[in-house]
Amino acid sequence: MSIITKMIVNADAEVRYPSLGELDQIKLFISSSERRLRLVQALTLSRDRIIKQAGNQLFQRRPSLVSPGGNAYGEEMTATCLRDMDYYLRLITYSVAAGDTTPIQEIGIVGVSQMYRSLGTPIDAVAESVRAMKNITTSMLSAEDASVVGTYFDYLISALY
Ligand SMILES: CCC1=C(C)/C(=C/C2=NC(=C\c3[nH]c(/C=C4\NC(=O)[C@H](C)[C@H]4CC)c(C)c3CCC(=O)O)/C(CCC(=O)O)=C2C)NC1=O
Repeated sequence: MSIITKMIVNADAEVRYPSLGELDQIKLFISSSERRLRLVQALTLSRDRIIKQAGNQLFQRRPSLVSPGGNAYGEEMTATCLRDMDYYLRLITYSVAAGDTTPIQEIGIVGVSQMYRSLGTPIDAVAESVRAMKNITTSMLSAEDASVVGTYFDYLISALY
């Protein structure tokens, strides 16, 4: 839900007009929109490179994942693993656009640790793949941009556990 929709829902539930605090939040959201949209575009343009490099780093650090018996062993499973990384990067771009963590939380977190457990996918390795994507992404950005985007990666990493 966008910040404006959320404000309307909250205010209407209490049958009141928007508060000054809510208007301040919206002002902040609007003043950061140029940066957020620029970052969404940067992540979208670099997604293939980010995922490929982060995948290589993950499999170099944890060769057992792609060895016989590993959860990402075999062409198809490796591709599914990289697809999950692409899913997470996509959810991060949604959150950067929305300026809050709701898309990551609602689409990517609910029920996910149980799902990975039942698939035998090591969740700490999933978190490590997200950390690798974070490092590659933030190294392409200015310090201020990196800190905005980094917030969403950090949220996802801690929510996965
Ligand atoms: C957008 C929200 C969303 C998420 C997050 C999602 C994840 C997701 N990952 C899955 C599988 C999987 N996920 C992985 C991922 C990995 N294995 C590893 O060893 C690595 C640590 C890791 C990559 C970093 C693998 C290998 C499978 C296939 C497992 C199997 O079929 O046994 C599956 C099971 C169904 C399928 O194969 O598609 C789902 C639902 N689906 C969604 O719709």
